[in-house]
Amino acid sequence: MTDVLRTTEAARLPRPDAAALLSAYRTMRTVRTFEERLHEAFAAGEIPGFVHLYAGQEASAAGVCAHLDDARDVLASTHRGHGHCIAKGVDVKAMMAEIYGRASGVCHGKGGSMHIADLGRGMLGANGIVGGGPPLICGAALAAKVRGDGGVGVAFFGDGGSNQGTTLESLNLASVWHLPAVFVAENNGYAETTAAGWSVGGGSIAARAAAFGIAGESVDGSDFFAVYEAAGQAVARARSGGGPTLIEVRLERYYGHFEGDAQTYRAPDEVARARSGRDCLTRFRQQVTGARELTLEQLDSIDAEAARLVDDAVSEAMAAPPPTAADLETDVYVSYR
Ligand SMILES: Cc1ncc(C[n+]2csc(CCOP(=O)(O)OP(=O)(O)O)c2C)c(N)n1
Ligand SMILES: [Mg+2]
Repeated sequence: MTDVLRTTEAARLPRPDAAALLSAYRTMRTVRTFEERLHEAFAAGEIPGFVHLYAGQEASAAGVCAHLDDARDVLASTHRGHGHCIAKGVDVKAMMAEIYGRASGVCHGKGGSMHIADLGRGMLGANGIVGGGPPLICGAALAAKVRGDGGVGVAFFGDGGSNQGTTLESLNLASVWHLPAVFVAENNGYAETTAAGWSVGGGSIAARAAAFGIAGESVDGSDFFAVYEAAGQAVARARSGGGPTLIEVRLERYYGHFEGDAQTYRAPDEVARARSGRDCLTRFRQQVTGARELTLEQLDSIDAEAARLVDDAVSEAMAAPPPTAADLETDVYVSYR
């Protein structure tokens, strides 16, 4: 697939400075380390509930969220949401505790992996409903438009989610309301076991943008800089009243649909080939050291920092108590008074 749908002639973004590059790498490495640890913890029987891992897709969350603010920008995630949450700044230890079902979790241990939300960070929530995020983002983007504060709503969804009626209706609504919204379709090639090559009518998610009269682009999700550029243009367009954008990010998931998936529908060497040839972290390291923007020592020290953070997050989560029966009826209703 080619990047044929760039609809603007906007000037390219400046290259991120060293601090921004370090921050992007820290996000991606933290997500990878977090996910690899969860893979082990789930196999060891430590995690209640379902877990869908984001490993392999890190450049998408990091490249998009690099352009977002805490205060005015909101994000709606998916069932595969850990990467989006970390990239949007949700506390990593509170996330781990949530996934372990502990009272110290970001949702007091009552949401788990698929319902992590942190409104203070503009994270409207991971979401067990495929295609559940785009309608939420129409509401959030409309609110930002009415407030006039330049805020942007971002919805992540998968190739499967791109075929949901809710997503298509949201693209239409965002177009006719000219909303400051960015729709990010993470095309990892599968919806559970169904290949995107079969299920995406027309073959291109990004091409659907043209039908709604909005900007659309398809980018290589193994390249942080490709995502960063497309997302930066989309967020700038949204902030300046230019309306919504649909970005398709082509990427790979390294683990099963859910933890425990035998993945019999994938070629035996499919993931190994993706890991060795198209890994976004490996590629980022090569790009920034090749351009002499960061050193290997700087990158390695972030690897160590992420490992320590995830180690501490797991030991603190395991030591924390679960919610009690008395917590059952708290956090159920919100009072707006
Ligand atoms: C409305 C709805 N239909 C079906 C499901 C079951 N389901 C959970 S994940 C999934 C596949 C989603 O695929 P995709 O959108 O490509 O996301 P990915 O898992 O690849 O990240 C399905 C069908 C659901 N959770 N919600
Ligand atoms: Mg998918």
